[in-house]
Amino acid sequence: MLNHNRSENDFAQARQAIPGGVNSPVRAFGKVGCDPVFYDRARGSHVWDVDGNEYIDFIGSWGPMILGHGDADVLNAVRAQLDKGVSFGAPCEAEIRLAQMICEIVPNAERARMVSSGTEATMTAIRLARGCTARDKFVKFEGNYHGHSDSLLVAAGSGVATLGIPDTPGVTAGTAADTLVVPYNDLDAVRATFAQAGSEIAAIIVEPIAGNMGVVPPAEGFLQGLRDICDEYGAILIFDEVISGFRAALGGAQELYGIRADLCTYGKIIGGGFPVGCVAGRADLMEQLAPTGPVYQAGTLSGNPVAMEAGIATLKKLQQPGVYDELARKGALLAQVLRDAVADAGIAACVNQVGSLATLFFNPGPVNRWEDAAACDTDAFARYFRQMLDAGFLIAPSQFEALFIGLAHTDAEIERFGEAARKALQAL
Ligand code: KE4
Repeated sequence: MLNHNRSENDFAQARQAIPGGVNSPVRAFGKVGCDPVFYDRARGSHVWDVDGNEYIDFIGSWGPMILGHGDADVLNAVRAQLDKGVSFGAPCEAEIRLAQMICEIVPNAERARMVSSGTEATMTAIRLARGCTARDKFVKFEGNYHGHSDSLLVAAGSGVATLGIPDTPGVTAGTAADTLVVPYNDLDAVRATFAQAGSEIAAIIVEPIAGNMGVVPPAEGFLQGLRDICDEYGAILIFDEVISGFRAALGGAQELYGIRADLCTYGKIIGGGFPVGCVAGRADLMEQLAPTGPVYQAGTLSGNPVAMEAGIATLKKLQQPGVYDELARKGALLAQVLRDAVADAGIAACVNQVGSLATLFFNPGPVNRWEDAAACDTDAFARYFRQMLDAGFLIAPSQFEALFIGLAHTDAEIERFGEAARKALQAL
């Protein structure tokens, strides 16, 4: 067992000052039956905790570290900006450059508005869709997570009606009532919802590659079906690409699957590790945002120059030839070593993988929607997690997350991951 004395002491102190000792719940390791490790430093694909334990990191700050921790070009760009100014609250040229890059790279993005988190991005996209259509309701999918704004923290209602119910105290029934929740990959359910309330529905928001129930790819025809339904009813299609954006392909899931959304949301990678979110899409919609249009949205640190420079440096490197072939190759290798480990251990589990995202589900599979994922043996996952941690591998502390592969992971490290997984699964 690794020594976690300092992490344990840190966690005890943290809980005296921060709710649950963390600034985002999943970090508390509440689902995996052990205390969290506190990070000290990171470089490439490696992290060291405050007790000096070294790990290979398959979380990568939940996606932003696609180049690896401490990428030299990103750090140089940040350093150059630090001496010029860390925050202006005024327009600066770095904002133009990042917005131009996103509009050049992202299919059908004609305008981009920067915010400071994925939550802000999706909240803004929903408000914009409602403002542009003068409709109140929108459709989301079970198992999709879009950040913690009220209207998106809504669970599937019971019965035929897909009316949402609050998924947490503090979200009002009135707010939830405008959120219609249907199963992922279920076009019939979407069609039935629109048949019932289509004239009231402003938008569909979807993770085009689901990452928040574990990795679940869109079924054949699913995304095109959503596009067709939105066209038929005059609703806006929002791709939440906070995870898949600039990861599934340079142009994200839109490029990978050849489907055009009307608005897309981003975060994580476009900030290069700094707090950034973004809404991008059709100019006729985006121009409805203040100050050119009536839909209000704002942010003190939106377009922060340091974050912009980190994002620009990151996207520049991701535009180099062969990057996404390499990420997909590494992702396929990871999926293969995990499938081999599952077969050797003879356990009921399956692996979903799309590009540089993968999830080992403790479920015989297939896992195509939340209902499938929810049937996983999360106790087995927790035991597996603790063994992988002790073997020196950091994976997301929840069954319902992804493994994030980056360019810094070597084939040897992925093979070692598979060997550790084999031992952990055999010892379950
Ligand atoms: P943030 O507000 O956390 O920057 O982004 C919210 C968000 C929006 N959309 C998608 C598809 C997302 O995955 C997220 C946030 N992702 C989680 C991990 N699944 C962040 C980790 C956390 O909550 O600490």
